[in-house]
Amino acid sequence: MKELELRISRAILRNSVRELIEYSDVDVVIVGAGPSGLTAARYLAMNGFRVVVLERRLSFGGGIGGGGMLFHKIVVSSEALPILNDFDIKYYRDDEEDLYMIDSSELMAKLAVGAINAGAKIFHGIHVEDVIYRENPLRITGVVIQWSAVVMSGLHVDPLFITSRAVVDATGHDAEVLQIVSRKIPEVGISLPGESSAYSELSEKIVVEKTGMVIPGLYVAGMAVAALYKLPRMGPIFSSMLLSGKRVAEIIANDLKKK
Ligand code: 48H
Ligand code: FE2
Repeated sequence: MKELELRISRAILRNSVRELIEYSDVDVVIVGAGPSGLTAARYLAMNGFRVVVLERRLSFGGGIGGGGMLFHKIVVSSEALPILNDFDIKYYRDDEEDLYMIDSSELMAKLAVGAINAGAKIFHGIHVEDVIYRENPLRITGVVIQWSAVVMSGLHVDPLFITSRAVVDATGHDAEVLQIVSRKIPEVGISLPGESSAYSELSEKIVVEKTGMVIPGLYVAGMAVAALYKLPRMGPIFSSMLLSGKRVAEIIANDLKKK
């Protein structure tokens, strides 16, 4: 019998590489495991699409964990309650306001569980640093990936690729994928003005309305929508993040089925 150390290493390498190959070509790549990305992942996976979520940190939830100024509660409006029920997330109504309260820890954990149980694959520690594109007609056909640890080290290491039928920018305030596309493929004419100041009620509504396709193959959800269209921010009310994730899933499901 070989040493246990060798058997551990080989088991990890064999199984990880097998899955990385399996997920090197998927229906949908979601960049970012925040509230919008995880919600989109669940609804797409439930519809039978092969979904991979790429998250550069070693955790789930994006901005959820910080709650509102580090207080451990997140609020949503009643519109988001059906999504909370789908994910089996507990909530209760505030004593005074028509707002519903969730523990930030439960929201992070259960959004991830819901996405995974529906069949989405989540890879941590992977940073999306570029996209793949094709011309005539112009279309985004995948992402360029690098280990986050390599990015943080500053080493020059060439990346690998994942191809897909759709890429979702769910990277939050910075809209990182859109920023890359606007800089590197100027002919698509995307400019990123960044979000505007706080106006929660308006923002919660338009972020969801403006969620969708940006250019063929590239979609936007969550706070990145605000960065793209200069929409106001909403603060720690997360209904629009969940609703935007669900909406982008519906739009992609519809677009991919047509082809
Ligand atoms: C891999 C990446 C990359 C990359 C980023 O910030 P998030 O929580 O994003 P949303 O849009 O789902 O939710 C926004 C919400 O958290 C928020 O900040 C709100 C509602 N703010 C309102 C206000 O007024 O401030 O999650 C994005 C995730 C994070 O986990 C990042 O680590 C990850 O994306 N990410 N992953 N490659 N290039 N860039
Ligand atoms: Fe935020």
